[in-house]
Amino acid sequence: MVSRRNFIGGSGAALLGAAIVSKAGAASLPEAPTTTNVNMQPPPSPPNGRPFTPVMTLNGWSLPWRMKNGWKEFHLTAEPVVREMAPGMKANLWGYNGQSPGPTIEAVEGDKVRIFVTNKLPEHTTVHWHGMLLPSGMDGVGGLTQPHIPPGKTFVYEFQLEKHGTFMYHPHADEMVQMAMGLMGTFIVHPKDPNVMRVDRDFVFLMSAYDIDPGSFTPRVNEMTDFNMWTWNSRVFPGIDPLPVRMGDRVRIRFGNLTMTNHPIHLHGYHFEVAGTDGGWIPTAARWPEVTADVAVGQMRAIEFTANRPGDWAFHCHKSHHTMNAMGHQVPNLIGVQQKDLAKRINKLVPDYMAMGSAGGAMGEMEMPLPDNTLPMMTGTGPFGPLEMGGMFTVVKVREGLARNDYRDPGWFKHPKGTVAYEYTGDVSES
Ligand SMILES: [Cu+2]
Repeated sequence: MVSRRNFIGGSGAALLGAAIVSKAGAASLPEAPTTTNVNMQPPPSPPNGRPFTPVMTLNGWSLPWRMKNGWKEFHLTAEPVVREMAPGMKANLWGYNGQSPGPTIEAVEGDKVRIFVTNKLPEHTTVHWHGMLLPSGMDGVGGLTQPHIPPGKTFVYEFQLEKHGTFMYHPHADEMVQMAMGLMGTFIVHPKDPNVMRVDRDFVFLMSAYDIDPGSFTPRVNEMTDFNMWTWNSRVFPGIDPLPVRMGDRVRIRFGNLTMTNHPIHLHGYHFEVAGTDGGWIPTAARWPEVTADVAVGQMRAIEFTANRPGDWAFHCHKSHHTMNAMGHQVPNLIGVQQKDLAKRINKLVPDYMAMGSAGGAMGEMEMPLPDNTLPMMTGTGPFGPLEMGGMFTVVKVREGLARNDYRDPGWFKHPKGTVAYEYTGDVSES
C-alpha cells in the first residue's frame, strides 16, 4: 500500500493535521496525465460513472478521471508550460497538466468529485472553482478559506456537484501574476439526465490576454490594459481550431472571460440565443436572440443555435484590436499624409521602422522584418486571399454530410454557383 507520506513526497509527518489530510486517506494519487498537443482532442467517452455528451475544448482536451469508492477523482498539476499560441510563436506560461489553459474537467450533476492539486510552480497557489456551489472551505481562496498550497505539495478538494452548467477554475493566490501567466481551465457539469438540454455539438473555450513583447517568450505580468495577445484557450488566429458543425446539428458554444476587459463575441450568419451564464441556464422562454454576446470579466456565456445555414461563418471578438496579434499601439495615423520617402528617411535613423500606409493599413500583405517568435499583426490566408486577422478569430464551418463525431477541419466552403460577391463589370446575374 502506498502511504500518504510517500505520495506527498517525504515530508509527511509535518503535514499531518494540515488541510492536506483528506478522506482520501492512504489512497494513492490518481495519475496526472499531461499533453502538449495543441489540437482539439476527439470527445473522450466517459469510461465509467454516469453517461454524458462530452464537450469539445478548442485546442484542448478533457482530464481523465478514475472512480474510487463513489468519488470521481481528478489530478491537476499546476506547472510552468510552453504553449504554442499559433505556428511560429511559443510562450512561456503557467498551466495545468502540460497546457495553458488546463484540461477541461467534465463531471455530472450529483457526482462527488475529489480533485488533487499538485503545485509544481515556484510559488504557492490555490484553485478556486469559479461559479460552483460548494462548502466555503473548498472555495480555494488562499488565506481566506484555506492555507496556500506551497510549492511541491498536494492539496485535495472535495465537493458534490449540485447544478449542471458551465464553470471555470483558476488560482486565488497571487492572482495578478498567475492569471496573467495563463493558469486557468474550464469545469463543465453535465445534467444527470443526458437528454436534458441535449445538443449535438458542444464547444468551450476561455479567453485570456497576454502582453508578450515581440521577440520574447514570457508575458509581462504587470500589464493592466495594453495587452497584445488576445487569446482563446491561449491560442490566436490562425492557431485557433475551427468549429466544424454538421448541417442540422444543435450547437452550443460556451466561453468564459478571464482577461482584464469585456469581449463582445460575434457570430456571422446566425441569430443565436443566449442560453446560459455561469449562474445557470436561462429558461427557454426567457432566452433572447443575439448576434453578439458581450462577456464581462469573470463571466461565462453559453450560446445555442441550430446549424441550418451552410458556410464558413466568421466567429470573433468584435473589438477590432482583439483580432490582431502583437502590434505597436503608438503608431500615428497617417491616412491622408503624403509620406513619399518618409519611411526611407526614418529608416536611416530607425532600422525596421514601418509607417502605417497613407491609404489605410495594408498590413495584411505587408512584409516587415519581424523578430523571432513573433506573429504578424494581421495574418492568415483564406480561399480568396489574405484574411487580415489575428487574436480572437476563428471560423464556424457548417457542412452537409459530416459524420456525427467528425471534428476534423473540412477545408474551405464550396459556395454554390452565384452566391459569392462579384466584381461589377456592367452586368448583373439574372436568375
Ligand atoms: Cu475582445
